[in-house]
Amino acid sequence: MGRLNDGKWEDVWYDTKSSGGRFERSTTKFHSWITADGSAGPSGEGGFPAESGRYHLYVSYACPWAHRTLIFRELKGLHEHIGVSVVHPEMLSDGWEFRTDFDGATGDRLYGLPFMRDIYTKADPQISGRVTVPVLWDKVRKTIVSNESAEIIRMFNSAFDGLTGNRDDYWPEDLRDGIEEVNARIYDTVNNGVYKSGFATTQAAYEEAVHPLFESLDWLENRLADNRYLMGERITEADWRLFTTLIRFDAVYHGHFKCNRRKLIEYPNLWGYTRELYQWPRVAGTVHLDHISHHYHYSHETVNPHRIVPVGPDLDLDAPHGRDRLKAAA
Ligand SMILES: N[C@@H](CCC(=O)N[C@@H](CS)C(=O)NCC(=O)O)C(=O)O
Repeated sequence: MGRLNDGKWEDVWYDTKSSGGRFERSTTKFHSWITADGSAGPSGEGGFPAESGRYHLYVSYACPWAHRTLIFRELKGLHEHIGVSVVHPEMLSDGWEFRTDFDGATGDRLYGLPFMRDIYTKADPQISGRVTVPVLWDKVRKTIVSNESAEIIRMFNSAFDGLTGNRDDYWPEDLRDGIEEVNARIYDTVNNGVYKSGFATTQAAYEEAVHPLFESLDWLENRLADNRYLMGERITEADWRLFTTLIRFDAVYHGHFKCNRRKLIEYPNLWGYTRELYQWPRVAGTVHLDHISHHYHYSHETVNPHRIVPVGPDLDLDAPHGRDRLKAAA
């Protein structure tokens, strides 16, 4: 685990000393957009037109942020147009690696490089910052288009529609304000809340994260009592962003990150909802609980020094979800 400093690798863990024991997620560096015609998107530079076979996704199956992009690649029928390389689940002193000695770890399918950091320095030899996944790579310009999952899923939602004919819209115009509002709370207290809880190095910082997390889970449980999806009858990006945290909850966050007031399976609506999303066409294939559990328990030495990977829990993700009793979109 470490970061690049002027293109050179330094092996350092997250610094929580300067922040009172709080984990503070750093911001990402690459913010360009693939668009249908190559015009510039909301940030970054233009010149990344939607083309089949031009772009490549670097992901970890363990990572909830990368998982969003994999789900959108499936939902939007992009699997034939965008290739994927999957890192090894162990993130140790060299950061993410392209070792292949774990089922599903593919190595670097484009260049055969050993480490994820080599992709970052290929884009910018003097780069400084963390080496995170996901990364959306442009094979033509040999650079990173974006390493921000929230933006990558929005590109995938529409940029390739002309190519694929898939016009399913997970960010519909009439629901955008509501989606942004729900995303903001879920990002801060749930998606990132589990990390803030798990990586806290003081009791106060931990409690500052874990209480709002469970308040949000109660709020979501309530919201999903009468709403099939977060925004009502239509499934949107807000649901997929929440899903990647929920699917990891009992296997990792409950124990390893000490988010243990309750388990996900103790919330009937959230648990049924998680199963429905898991059972959505093409989604189960993006869920790799072996990578998930192995990554967190094995990589975070400060949290789990003996690197023992627990064997459970046994979850029946294929059990009927019963959510059809709530009205779905026609
Ligand atoms: N804001 C980024 C966050 C990505 C991120 O933090 N990924 C984690 C894996 S779950 C990572 O690669 N961490 C490595 C590190 O922090 O050094 C996004 O949403 O794409």
